[in-house]
Amino acid sequence: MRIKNEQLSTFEDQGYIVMENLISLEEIAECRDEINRLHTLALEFERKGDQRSIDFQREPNARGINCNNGTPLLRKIENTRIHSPIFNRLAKHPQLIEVVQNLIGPDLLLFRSTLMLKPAFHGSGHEFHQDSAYWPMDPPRLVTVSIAIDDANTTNSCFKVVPGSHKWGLKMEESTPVDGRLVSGLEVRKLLDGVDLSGQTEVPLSAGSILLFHSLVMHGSNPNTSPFSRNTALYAYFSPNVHYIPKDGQPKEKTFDVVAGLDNKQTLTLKAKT
Ligand SMILES: O=C(O)CCC(=O)C(=O)O
Repeated sequence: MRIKNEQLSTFEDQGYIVMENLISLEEIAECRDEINRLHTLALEFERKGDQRSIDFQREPNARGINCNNGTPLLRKIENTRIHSPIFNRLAKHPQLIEVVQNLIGPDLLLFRSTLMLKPAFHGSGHEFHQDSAYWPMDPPRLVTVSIAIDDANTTNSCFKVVPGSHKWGLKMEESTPVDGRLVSGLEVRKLLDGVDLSGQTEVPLSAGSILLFHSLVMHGSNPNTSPFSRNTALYAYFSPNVHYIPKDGQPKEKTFDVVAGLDNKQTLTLKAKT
């Protein structure tokens, strides 16, 4: 789906846009079933002590609590492109890809494929942050797509963004994830000392609609204490003119899936710029 010129200018000006009903409700229903299957997989990995369970993060607000069917209550699942054919396919959804290409060009690599889960009653919040503070990519110009799997609104703590904050540059000191995860809420708050978040606004989305945002946009969300879950499929894309700059201790090269262009290659290995 080609985006309109005014949407393009809104993205440039505000750092985010919403596109309504891009993913069909049939596809969303399939995603919901797949999320249930992934919870069962998480339980299986935990029981077997499988290394892959590192990608399945339990909800820290609900220690010791499981879903009704005994599977773990999860906060997020990383690398869904590996764990799930459905979410791997969704990363390459033709209409979604066309929109992202309109924003950052024809050649697209996949930086991240994640499910952010905000379970009913227990979903934890996310302090305001800029994704680029955690990502070893330069220039900090990636686009994240957040696909609403459930209706997201004030009640179940939808995304909040600070419009125009991508123009501020990197406001948070660059942060290294602790054990591959974001640093604690308290530390993030410290990193944001003096940053004016007063322009923040909520971004409600109906299931199947998407939010696209620049990796420098300040964003976050409140905890979900409502009886309604708020699950989101997140994908971050970049163009090959963004370089891989590993932080201390990270590997010197990294392979990314190609999702569009680049002569139909499957993957591309980026070496650290020396
Ligand atoms: O899903 C959310 O509420 C926020 C997710 C987020 O901030 C992130 O993944 O960077």
